[in-house]
Amino acid sequence: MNRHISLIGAPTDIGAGSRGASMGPEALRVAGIHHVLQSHGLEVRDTGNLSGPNNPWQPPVNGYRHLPEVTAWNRSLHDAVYAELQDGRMPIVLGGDHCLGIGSISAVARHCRDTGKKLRVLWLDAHADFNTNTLTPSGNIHGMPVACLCGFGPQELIEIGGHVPAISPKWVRQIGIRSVDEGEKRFVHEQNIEVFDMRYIDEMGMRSAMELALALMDSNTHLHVSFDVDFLDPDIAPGVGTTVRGGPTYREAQLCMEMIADTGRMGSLDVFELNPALDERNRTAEVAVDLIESLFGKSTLMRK
Ligand code: HAR
Ligand code: MN
Ligand code: MN
Ligand code: MN
Repeated sequence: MNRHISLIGAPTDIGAGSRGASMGPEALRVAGIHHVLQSHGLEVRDTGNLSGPNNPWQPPVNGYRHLPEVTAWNRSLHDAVYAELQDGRMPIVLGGDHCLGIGSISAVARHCRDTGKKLRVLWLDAHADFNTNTLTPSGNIHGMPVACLCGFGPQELIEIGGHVPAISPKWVRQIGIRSVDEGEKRFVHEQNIEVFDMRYIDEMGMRSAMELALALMDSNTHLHVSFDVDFLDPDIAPGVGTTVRGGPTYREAQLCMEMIADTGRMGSLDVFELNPALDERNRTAEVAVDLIESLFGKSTLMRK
């Protein structure tokens, strides 16, 4: 695994339905992300925060809320992530709401095209984020990034990485899903996205879900992890804008992260949707940092 890490702050809530994810990057820093990664022998560079337009808090236009501003933030994030990858470093994006997955993953996909790597995208989320402007109940673009990456979205968002579509639905594995809108559900099936929803995890366990989600990768696969903090059960992670009960417990989430670490293939990471305005004494940021530590191989004495 790449031991050279670049933290990239993307402080915006431009695609969300509630304000506050813009404070996510600083909350993750306060929870000690830099130091925790360093303590595992990683070389960490904090590149600071990107800047972009303020949140004008306007209603949707043509099914999209804040499309010009969402586009500006994602272009800037794409450029930052792509630059770090070109520099041979592993980007960790500190969000910010999940609309930023468009810029982050389109940059990773571009890097994989450049270097002849296969891409696997693990989408850890309560939501499928596969809405379009006609399917969305809200117009909030944080409900649309997977669809945009697969080529279903407005031109300015689908073309950010220079290739449309940025990714194929076949490269995506979704874990922890438990809130999907009606039209969105049909579209997820139509596009054959591989989903390990909470029903699957209840019946088969996190271990089985992760074994399948991580299967068929080889030494030429770049694994991107897009971690929406609302993936976690609200009992352990109340600081998000869209809590959905019935998510993974602390132990299930740890196992998920440890199994990702065991592959040694993670090449980039997003941490999105943390909302400090809704948190309690930064505890959701702390649990997120704890889980990120496990992604980099924090392990019990049982192993190694
Ligand atoms: N599906 C709903 C919508 O599109 C809610 C989406 C909420 N999305 C996130 N990111 N919080 O996963 O409006
Ligand atoms: Mn999401
Ligand atoms: Mn979500
Ligand atoms: Mn790479």
